[in-house]
This record gives sequence, structure tokens and C-alpha cells, in this order.
Amino acid sequence: MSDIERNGDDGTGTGVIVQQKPKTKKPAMYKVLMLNDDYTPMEFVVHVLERFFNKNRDEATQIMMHVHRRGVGVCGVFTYEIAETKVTQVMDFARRHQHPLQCIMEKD
Ligand code: TYC
Repeated sequence: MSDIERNGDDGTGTGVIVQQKPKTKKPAMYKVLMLNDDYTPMEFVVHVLERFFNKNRDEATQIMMHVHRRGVGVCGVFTYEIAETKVTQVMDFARRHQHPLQCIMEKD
């Protein structure tokens, strides 16, 4: 609804301010996705999910196996800045350990 309609302006240019539009907006959310590869050890992926996505061992194992079988899986959903930080942390950690693990973000 436009400001004019909400404020009761009937085309005469006069009206009553009923209520200001709430100014908060839900932030856009981004999925952080893990991609499968043939070389990263399963245990390393489980560790990444525990360390950076606060998953317990069972959840981490389920997500890792989903990625292993299906090729891609969701680690979590975050605001842009948090998602970007997670991706950077995972990619740096994987590179430091010389694993080809890939982590990406995509708009939810
Ligand atoms: N496919 C890997 C293996 O068989 C395990 C793996 C799972 C790698 C998930 C990456 O995101 C990944 N060792």
C-alpha cells in the first residue's frame, strides 16, 4: 500500500497520518553450501561442520554423507556477512590442510 492510500488521501491532497510504515526489513538470507569432491577425507568434513557450523557429531555426519551422496548440501543459512565469513573460514582451513574442499554461498 502506498503512503497516500494508507494515510487516507482521497485525491484531494488531504488525509490523516494513520501509522508510519514500519522501517525494519528482514535481511536477505544466504545458504552456505558444501560441495563434494573425491579427495577430502570424510572425517575432515565432519570436523569442519562441527567447528564452523556448530553441528554435533551426528548432525555433521548426516550433512557430510548427504554431500558425499548427492554432491551438495546445506551447512546453514545466514545473513550475507556471516555467510561470507563462514565460506572464507572453511576455504582457508581446507587450503591450510591441503584439501580441495569447496564451500560456496547462494541467496536463499
Ligand atoms: N567424497 C569424499 C570422500 O569419499 C568425502 C566428502 C564429503 C568430501 C563431503 C567433501 O563436502 C564433502 N572421501
